[in-house]
Amino acid sequence: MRLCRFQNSRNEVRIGLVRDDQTILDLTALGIERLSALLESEEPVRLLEDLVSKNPPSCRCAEVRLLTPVERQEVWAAGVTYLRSKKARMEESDFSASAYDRVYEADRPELFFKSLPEKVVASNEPVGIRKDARWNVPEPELVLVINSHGRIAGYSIGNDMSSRDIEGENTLYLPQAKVYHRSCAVGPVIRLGAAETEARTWKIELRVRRGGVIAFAGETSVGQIKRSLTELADYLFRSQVFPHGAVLLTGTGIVPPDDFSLQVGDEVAIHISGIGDLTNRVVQV
Ligand code: DO4
Ligand code: MG
Repeated sequence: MRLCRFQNSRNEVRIGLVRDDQTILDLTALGIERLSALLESEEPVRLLEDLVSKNPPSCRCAEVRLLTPVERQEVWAAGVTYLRSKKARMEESDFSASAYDRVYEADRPELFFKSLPEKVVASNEPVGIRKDARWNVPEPELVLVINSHGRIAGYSIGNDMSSRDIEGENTLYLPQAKVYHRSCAVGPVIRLGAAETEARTWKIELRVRRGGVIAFAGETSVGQIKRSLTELADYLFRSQVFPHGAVLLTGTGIVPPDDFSLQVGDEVAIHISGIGDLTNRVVQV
């Protein structure tokens, strides 16, 4: 089951259940005002089945604008969770290479704050590259949507836009390399009802199109993540409270070659097989 937030032709924000490529069931017509009402439920799939049996009105996907499914959650990200990411980070940095090597092997994962919810970019909205960066990449990542009790309630797709020259110059610059205007995209849906074993079979694909031509394509599988998804969620909730739940990007396993950098106008398309497609065009910020 796939949930979304959308804006209808009367500019109202609604909660929907994506029925197929064509249709969305309007759950707000049945009193569901926020996704959190479903994500906080013990049994969201059962609750949704009940709602569907009440025949909510439907709208056509083509007539609505999909918003990011992030409502009031803080957005965090994990780093160096795939071997490919560890290698890339070690190569880009002169004197911090061992930090990446050590965190890949350590019990405690790298977790960093990525975005306020209101700054998250939806699918089909622009993502940014910094004016003061030379080497910019998308990071396509599986997203965990975690409720306030620390339970993984669903999954989405994220882009952890990053400036590799700033990050590589000094690890202490990581917040500037990672947290800036339009640096985080999440959406367009939340996939419910999948166990971790299923999520680990999903394929992640990245395509960057430049002037209609593929400038970079790569793929990996969620199963390549070194850590379990519940382990990442549990670490995030250690000595921490998230009254509105949290959203956690789980790290990238796709790294373009070192001579590749995003350009203004590029289209970044991320596909995760169990979820759908997140697509954004690049602007300078
Ligand atoms: O340590 C730098 C961040 C790494 C990251 O964002 C990733 O592996 O996805
Ligand atoms: Mg990342």
